[in-house]
Amino acid sequence: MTSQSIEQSGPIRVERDGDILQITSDSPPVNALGAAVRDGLEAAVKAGVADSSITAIVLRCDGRTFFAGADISEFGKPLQGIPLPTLVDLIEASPKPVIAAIHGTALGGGCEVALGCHYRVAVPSAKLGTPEVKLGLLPGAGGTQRLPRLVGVKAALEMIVLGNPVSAKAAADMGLVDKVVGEDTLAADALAFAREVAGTRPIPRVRDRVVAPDPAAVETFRKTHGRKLRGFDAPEACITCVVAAAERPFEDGLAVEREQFMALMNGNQSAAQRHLFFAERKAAKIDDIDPATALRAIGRVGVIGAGTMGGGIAMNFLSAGVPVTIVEMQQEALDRGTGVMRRNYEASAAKGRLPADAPDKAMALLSPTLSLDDLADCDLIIEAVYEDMSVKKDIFTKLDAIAKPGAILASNTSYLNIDEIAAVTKRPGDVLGMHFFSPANVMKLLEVVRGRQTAPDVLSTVMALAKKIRKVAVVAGVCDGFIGNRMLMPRQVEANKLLMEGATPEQIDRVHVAFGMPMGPFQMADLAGVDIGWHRDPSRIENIRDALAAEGRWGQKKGAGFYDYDEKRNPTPSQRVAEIIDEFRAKEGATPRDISDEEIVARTLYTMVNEGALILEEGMAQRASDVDVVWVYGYGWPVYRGGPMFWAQSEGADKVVAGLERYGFPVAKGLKTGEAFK
Ligand code: 3H9
Repeated sequence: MTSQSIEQSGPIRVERDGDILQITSDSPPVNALGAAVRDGLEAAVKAGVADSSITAIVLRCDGRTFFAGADISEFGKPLQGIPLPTLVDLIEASPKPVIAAIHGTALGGGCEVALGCHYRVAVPSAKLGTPEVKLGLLPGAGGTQRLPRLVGVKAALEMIVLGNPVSAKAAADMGLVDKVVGEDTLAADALAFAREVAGTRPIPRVRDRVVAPDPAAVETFRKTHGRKLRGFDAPEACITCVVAAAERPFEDGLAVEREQFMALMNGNQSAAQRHLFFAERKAAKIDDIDPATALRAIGRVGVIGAGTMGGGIAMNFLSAGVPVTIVEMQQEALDRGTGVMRRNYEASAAKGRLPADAPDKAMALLSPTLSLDDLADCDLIIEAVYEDMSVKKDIFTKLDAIAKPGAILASNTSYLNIDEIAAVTKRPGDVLGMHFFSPANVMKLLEVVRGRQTAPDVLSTVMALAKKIRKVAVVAGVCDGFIGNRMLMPRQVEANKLLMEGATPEQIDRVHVAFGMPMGPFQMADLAGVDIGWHRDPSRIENIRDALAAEGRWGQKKGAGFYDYDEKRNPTPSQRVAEIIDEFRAKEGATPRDISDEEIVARTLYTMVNEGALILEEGMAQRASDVDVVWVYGYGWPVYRGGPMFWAQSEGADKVVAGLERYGFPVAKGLKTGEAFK
C-alpha cells in the first residue's frame, strides 16, 4: 500500500492511499462506539468529504473486531459527543461512496454504521448482527429501518428480534454484504473495491430502498417464537419497528424507532439485561487473584462417571477440541454412556446445529475405559459419581495416588463439602468443585467451588477453561448447596409450608410462572422426579412429598406427581393430591386459609433474596451480581428481572425487608445496610 499523510486523532487514524481515504478506529478491546470514537469518525468523514482530491472512503477497525456496538457503559449517562444516529446519517449523506471493511463482529451500532455506509465488504470469518434485543433494546441508530430495506422483513425479523449474528457468507446471500474478500487481505481488498465503485452514481443509499410489507412473515414469526419471547418487552418493540420500515416512509420509521428505543432504554428490563451483560463478564474476575497468574496447561481431561452428568460434562470438552478419558465401573454402563453422547451429537447434527462431521470428530477425542489408572496422564480430572461423601472420599484417595503431579482434581458435587473431600488427598491445593448443571452440555452455568486451600492458579485455570468450553463461571465458597442450591432451599421449605396453610401447588406455580420463571417449584419437582432423594420406605411418610412418592406419583415420568398428566404430558390439577394435602392438614391440625399471591412472593422469593444476602455476608459469593448470574444462567430466573439481588434492589430493599418481617423471617443485615447489593 502506498499510504501517505497519516493523521491520528484519539482512537481514529486517517490515511490516504492515492484518492482513497482510509479511516481506521483503534479502540480496544472491541472498538465500541464511545464518544471519542464517534467524534473522531465525524471529523474524519467530514474531512474526506471536504477534500476534493478524495473519491471514496474506506472505514475499518484495527484489533480483533469491527465496531462491536454502541458503548454500553455510556447508557444511562448524559450523552456526550455526536449521537450515533446522527453519525450514521452523516456517513450515509456523504456524496462520495463510503465502504465498510468488516472483520470480527459488526454488532449493534457497528452493524448500523455499516448499514449507513454505501457498500460493505467482509472477510469470511466476520459476523454481522443486531444483538440489542439481548440487552432489552432495539437497534436505535436506524438499524430497524435500514436492515429490512436491505434484507426483507423476514430476515430482518430473525436478525433484529432474535439478535443472533449471521456469517459473512449468509450476509452476502441476503444482500447485507456486497463482497466477501480475502481473510488476510481486508485492507487491500477494500481499497481495490473502493476504486471500483468510486465513480458510481447515484450512490446507493439504503434509506432510498423500499421494502414490501410481509404480514404473513410477521405472523409466522410470532407463532414460531412467541413462547420463547414471553415476558420480554424488547421483541415486540423490535417487531413494531420492522413493520414500520415496510409500511412507512424512512423518516417516519426512524421516529417510531426513536420512540420505542427511548421507552426501552428507560425501562427496568433493559437495565436488568445490561446489568447481566456486565455481571457475566465480572463473574470471571477473582478479586484476590492477580489476573496475570500463570495458568496450568490442560491438554487432556478425565471424567469419572459416564451417566447423564459425566457424559454431558465430557461433551463440553470434546466440543471444544479437548481430548477426554471417561471412566465407568462396568462395560455396559460405559457403552450406554458413550452411546448417549454419540446420539446427542448426531441429533444436533441432524438438526443442522452442528456440521455433519462434528459427531465423528468429537467422539474421536474420547477414550472410554474401565480403569481409573488410565487417568494418570490427565491434567484435570472431574469426578461425577453420585452424591455420597464416602464414595467421593474413596475416589479422591485413589486419584491422589494415580494423578500426575500438578493435575487438578475436581468434584461435580452439588452441595458436599469440598474441603472434606480435599482433606483425603496430599494435595488439597489442587482440589476444587466444578458444579455443572443438568443437562451439562447445554446449561451455561458452572459454579466453581473454591476450597479453603485451593491454589490461586488452580482456580484461575478452571475459570479460563470455563470460558473455553463456553460456560459462564461463578466462584462460590464451601457451604451447603453453594450459591444456587442453597438459595433453592428456603423456597422449597416455604412452598411446602404454604401447601399446609392453604395454598395449592397450582397457585404457587402460577405465581412463579407469572413472575417469569420457566416453571414453579411443584412443576419442577414433577419434571425432575418427586422420588429424587426419597428414602424409599413406604411406611415412613413424613411429608406430602413422601406420600406422593409412596403412591408411585413420581412426576411426569409416571404420568402423576403433584399434577396428573395425559399422554402428551399436559398437566391438570390432581384431586388425589388435594386429598393428600387435606389428610396432612388434618393430621397436623392445620386449618387452611386463603393465601394471597403477595404472600407467596414474599415467602418463596424474598426468602431467596434473604439467603443470597447471607451468602454474601459469609463471603460465599464475591459480589451480588455473581448471585444474579447463578440464578439467571442455572435456574431460569427471568433475564429481564436481572437476577434475585438486582430484582430486590429494583423492587426496593425496604419493601423486601418489610415483606420478610411481616412473615416473621430474620432479615439478613446486608438487606438493611445495602451491602447485599454490592
Ligand atoms: C447498541 O449498539 C445500541 C445501538 O443500536 C443504538 C445506540 C443509539 N460496550 O465479551 P468480551 C467489553 S447496543 C462496552 O469478554 P469476547 C466487555 O465488557 C450494543 N463494552 O469479549 C469486556 O470488558 P472487560 C450492541 C463492551 O471476545 C470486553 O469488552 N452490541 C462492549 O468474548 C471484552 O468483551 C452488543 O451487544 C460494548 N458494546 O466477545 C455486543 N462489548 O474486559 C456486545 C464488549 O472489562 N459485545 N465490551 O470485562 C459482545 O457481544 C462481545 O463483547 C463480543 C466480543 C462478541 C464483541
